[in-house]
Amino acid sequence: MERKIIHVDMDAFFAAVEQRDNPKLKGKPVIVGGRSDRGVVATCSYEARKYGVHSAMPTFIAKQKCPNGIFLPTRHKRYKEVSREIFEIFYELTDLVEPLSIDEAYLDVTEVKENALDIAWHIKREVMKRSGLTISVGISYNKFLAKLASDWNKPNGIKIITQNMVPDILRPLSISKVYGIGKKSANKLNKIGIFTIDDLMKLPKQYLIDFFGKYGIEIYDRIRGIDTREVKPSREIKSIGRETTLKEDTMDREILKKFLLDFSKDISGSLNKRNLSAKTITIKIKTSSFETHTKSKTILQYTDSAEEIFHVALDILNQIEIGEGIRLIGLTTSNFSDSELEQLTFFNYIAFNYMHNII
Ligand code: TTP
Ligand code: MG
Repeated sequence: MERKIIHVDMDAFFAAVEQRDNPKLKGKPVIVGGRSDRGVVATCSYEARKYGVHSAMPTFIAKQKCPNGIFLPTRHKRYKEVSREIFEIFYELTDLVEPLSIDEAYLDVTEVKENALDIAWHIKREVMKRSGLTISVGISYNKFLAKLASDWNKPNGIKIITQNMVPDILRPLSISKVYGIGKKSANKLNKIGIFTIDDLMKLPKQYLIDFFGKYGIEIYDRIRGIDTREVKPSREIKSIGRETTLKEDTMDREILKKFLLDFSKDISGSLNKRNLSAKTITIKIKTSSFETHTKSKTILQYTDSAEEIFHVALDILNQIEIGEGIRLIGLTTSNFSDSELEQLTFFNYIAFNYMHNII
């Protein structure tokens, strides 16, 4: 199945936070970083970029380029705080969030029901609502293209790159847009007449391998829209669940059962995909009067089977008294074991016994 990958990157992050915290700075060339003459620019607002100022530029040069710039020291604690607020929005959508830096992340939203563009707009709206800042969002079917897309209309950009656009959309781009091609390699390639991805596509695979070493294959694939790298969540997944608000409140257990069955199948798929099994199963209901109740059961053996999850969920449902209409029902699994780890332990066990001639 085609993946839905999103890359998000805040615009002029440190400078944007400064402008938001002090509205007098809005629309002005704000330059954040070391202010001594030996300091360097961390980042600057897009107004300052017009003067040629950029990240990592020595501050004294930035002062020459933009004499009326407003130079501010960094406030890391504050940026971290805002970053957390923003990442919370991503985690509300999916656990598959791979942070790349304080203001940048990949999200794998393949399993999120809404289409990727709607999710991207949702992210932009929520980031603006909660932090007053703009974010650029790129959507595609792999990491390389999603990152390229988030950079497409920066600042405040949104861009989708679909499979049928590739490779034509890539051809005119500069080779410096290709992840893995640094300034030095780009210069060398320029010298032999390679400036665009289109030029690069004319080089045979072996040539790229000779030129870049083992990354040559990756570069060869990337510019053809191939990138199988997965989004690697850095936060441990604590639970996997599904819930839904019903179209109409109901007291009919058969309807609730049907939802639990669907949820069980979905959850089992997610557990399988991530090589997880769960021991605790929880049902959540919200009643017509907006009261929320949860009830859990912990089983003896870890499971990732839809039937078993459904079976336990039914057991829990049967113990819940339904005195008024239900408006929301949810099913969550938690208390995970890593099946991969278990397999490894099992393998080690066999290896151990084998070495000792026990089996
Ligand atoms: P970036 O996302 O690279 O830059 P940005 O958010 O300021 O601007 P944009 O994404 O719109 O191009 O980096 C995020 C923050 O990391 C940036 O606001 C400041 C900090 N940073 C440094 O301190 N030094 C650097 O050299 C870079 C590149 C970033
Ligand atoms: Mg950024």
